[in-house]
Amino acid sequence: EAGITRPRGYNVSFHCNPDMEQHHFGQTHPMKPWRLTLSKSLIYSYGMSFAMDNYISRAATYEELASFHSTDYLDFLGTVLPEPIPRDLENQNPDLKFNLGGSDCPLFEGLYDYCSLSAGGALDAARKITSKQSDIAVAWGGGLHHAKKAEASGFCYINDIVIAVLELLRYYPRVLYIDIDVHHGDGVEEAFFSTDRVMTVSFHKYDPNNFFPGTGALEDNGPKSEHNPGAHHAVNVPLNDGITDEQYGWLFDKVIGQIVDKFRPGAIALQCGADSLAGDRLGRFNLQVQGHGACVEYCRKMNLPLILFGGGGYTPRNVARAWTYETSIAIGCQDKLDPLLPPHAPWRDHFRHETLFPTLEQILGEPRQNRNTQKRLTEIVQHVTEQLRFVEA
Ligand code: ZL4
Ligand code: CA
Ligand code: ZN
Repeated sequence: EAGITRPRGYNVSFHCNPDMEQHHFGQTHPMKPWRLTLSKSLIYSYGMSFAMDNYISRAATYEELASFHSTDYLDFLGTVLPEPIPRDLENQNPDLKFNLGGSDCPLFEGLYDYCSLSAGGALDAARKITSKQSDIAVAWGGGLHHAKKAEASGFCYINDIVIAVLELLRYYPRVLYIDIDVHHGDGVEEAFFSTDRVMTVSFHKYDPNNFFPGTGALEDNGPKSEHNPGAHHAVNVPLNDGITDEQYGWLFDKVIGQIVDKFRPGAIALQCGADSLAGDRLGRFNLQVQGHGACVEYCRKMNLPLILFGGGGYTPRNVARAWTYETSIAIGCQDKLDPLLPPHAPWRDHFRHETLFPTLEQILGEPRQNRNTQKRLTEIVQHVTEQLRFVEA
C-alpha cells in the first residue's frame, strides 16, 4: 500500500486539543465532546496526519474572547461553578443568568477551559490562513454557532466562529460564512447583521414552533433599514425533514455559486455540523457522508482560503465518519481511502454493533420521509437570486 502523499498546492492544518475532548455536559446530554476523540482516532488511523500540519491548539485568551463577547458575560463564565440543578426544576428557573445552567447549556467542571480551547483552535486556524501558512485549516472542535455576545444558547457558550471570522476580517475585505449544521446559525448571523463585509448563509431545518432555534426564515435577510450596510447579507435556506443528497447538492450549488459570483469573498468559513446527516439523534435530514462532504468539496474547488469548523453532530460514529471523510477531501486523498474501516483499532467497538464490516461512508439508520418538494427548492433559489440584486462586491 502506498502511503498518503501530500498533494502539491494545498497546505492543510489540523487544530485540536485533547484536553477539550475530556469534558462532559452530563450523563444523557446529546453534546459529547469525546466524538472529537473518536473522529481524530479515525483520521489518524487512515494516516492523514502525515499529509497535514498538526497543531495542539492553545486556549484563547480573555482578550481574544472579548473581541466578540461582553466582559460581563466572560467574567461570569469564568467564575461560575458546576451547580447540579434539580431535575424537576430544569429550565423552569426564570433567572438563569446569561442563559447558563439550564439543561441545554449546563454548568460543568472545566467549562471555561472547554470554551477557551474551542475558541483557541478556531483562532489558530484563522491565523494559519491569514499568515498564508495554510490553504485549508481544520478546527473540528469549533463551530459553536448559537452563542451570542452576552448569552449562551443551544449547547454553545463561546462563538468561536465569530471570533475567527473577526480575525479573517483584518486581512480580507469580505468573508463568506456557510453553515450546513441542521440548526440555524443564528449567533453568527446576528453578530454580522450590520456589516456588508460578511455574508452569512445557513441551510437548516425550519419549523418555527417545533425546531430549535426557530429563526432563519427565507425572508429574513438582515435588518431591513436602508441605511444598514448589512441589509441583504444574511441568506437563509429553510428546509423540511428528509432532504436527500441530490436535493441538497443541487441547492448548495445554485445558492453558493451565485453568492460567490456576486459577493466575491476573500475567504470562506464553513461550519460542518454533522447533525444534518441521516440517523442523527437530533437531526431530521437524510444526508449521507457523500452528500455532506460534497459541500466541503464544492468550497475547496473555489480555490479560496478555507476554514472548516465542526458544530453539531449527535450520533458520534457518524460524526467521526463525516469529519474523517471531510478531512480527506481537504487533503485531496478521498479516493485513496480504504472503504472498510481499519480493523483491530481500539475505537472499532463503536462501529461493530452496526454490522460486521462497517465502512467509512455507509450510515445505518432508517431514512426519514422526504418532505421537500422541487417546487419549494426552486422558490428558494429564486428568492436568493432576487436578494442578490441588492448585493455588490
Ligand atoms: C438535552 O437528554 O429545543 C439536554 C437537550 C439534557 C439530559 C436530561 C435532561 C432532560 C435533548 C436536548 C430534559 C431535556 C430538555 N439532556 C431539553 C427548547 C428546549 C429546552 C430544553 O447543533 N429541552 C430547547 C438545542 C435544543 C431546545 C439544540 C443544537 C446545537 C447545534 C450546534 C442545540 N433546545 C427543548 C429541549 C437531554 C437532552 C435532550 C435538546 N435540546 C434537543 N434540542 C435541543 O446547532 C452545536
Ligand atoms: Ca445551518
Ligand atoms: Zn446543530
